[in-house]
Amino acid sequence: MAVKILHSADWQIGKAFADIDDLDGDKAAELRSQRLKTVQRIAEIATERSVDAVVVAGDVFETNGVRDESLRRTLNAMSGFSGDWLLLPGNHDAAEAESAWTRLSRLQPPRNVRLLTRPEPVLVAEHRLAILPAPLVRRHDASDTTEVMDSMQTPPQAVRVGVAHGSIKGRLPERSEAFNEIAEDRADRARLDYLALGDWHGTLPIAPRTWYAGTPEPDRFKDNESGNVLLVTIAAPGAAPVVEKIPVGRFHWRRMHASLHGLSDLDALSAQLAGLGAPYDRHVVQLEISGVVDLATREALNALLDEWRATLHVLRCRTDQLLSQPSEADLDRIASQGFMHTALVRLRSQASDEKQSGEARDLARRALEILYAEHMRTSRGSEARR
Ligand SMILES: [Mn+2]
Repeated sequence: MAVKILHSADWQIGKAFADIDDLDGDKAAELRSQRLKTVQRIAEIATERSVDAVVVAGDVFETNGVRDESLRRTLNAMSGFSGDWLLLPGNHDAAEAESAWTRLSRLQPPRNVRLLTRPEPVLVAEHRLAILPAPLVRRHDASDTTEVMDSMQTPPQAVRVGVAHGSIKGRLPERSEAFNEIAEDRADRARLDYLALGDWHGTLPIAPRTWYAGTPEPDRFKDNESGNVLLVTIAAPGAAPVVEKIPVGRFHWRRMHASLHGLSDLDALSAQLAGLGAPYDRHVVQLEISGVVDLATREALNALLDEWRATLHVLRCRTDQLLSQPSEADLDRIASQGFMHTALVRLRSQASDEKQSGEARDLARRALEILYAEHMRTSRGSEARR
């Protein structure tokens, strides 16, 4: 009978989302609670697909100091699948002398929740499946903790599945740390049918028998294919694993860029945001805007961004590379003559005067934007009253 497992990793329960909390606490709270809802969804899938076990390859918790309530909520979220859950410590929740794991075991979790805190094989599914864990016992380990798998003895009829957390040298982009390295050929060396990895947050095959599941609920602005769990089916010991990617994540995190030089570029920006696709409240977007625009465009941009801020789950904007350059028409719209016009012209020349400090130029630009916005607001108000 084939062995079926769900492979997940990097739940990072308790992650704070501090950057988003600074902008909007409610939105950050939703991101936090979604991580538990996604665990519930994993439990549902495990039941629907009748898997033998769910294997979570490390960083189940954001830190070893995660609150007891979060530990309990995690167990509750897992309760929808009554088969075996095998949870491995990672670098965020290393199996130190006192850890999330020692506290979790004091809470007396149900018997089907197995904590892989020791590098010893665990037999499940009526001994058809042997789990070979390589738990991290400290945040950074200079040695390859998966080496122990090579000499682990398991019954001949059991499928061998290794579980580890760390980086495969030279296979992950943007990775410079020399800690928690895992040999690329560990599955061959340890005669594993499958090696379930965690740490890299995207779904990534390293070799036919070695995969990163990635985090099931995306949690950062990196386009790295997160938001999945892997359903791994192994017909018999030695058979090639069949890996099916199942999307489970709710939120999509995107980093976008727009370059603006006039009103017509706003249409392109609108189209770009609309292209994220409905439902829009599932998107968390970091938008960087650069370019040079007049005040009329700047004001229209602010209105556009306000609209999208209320449409997307989160819209974070960076506009420090966007310069406002007031045009003649902008100034005339506020005041075409008299003292006010003189003041505007002086502010504009200060805004572009290279002899001024950067701070003074920014201040003059900002003052012009505020005057423009205020003028448009009051003139619209008087129109409405007419
Ligand atoms: Mn990690």
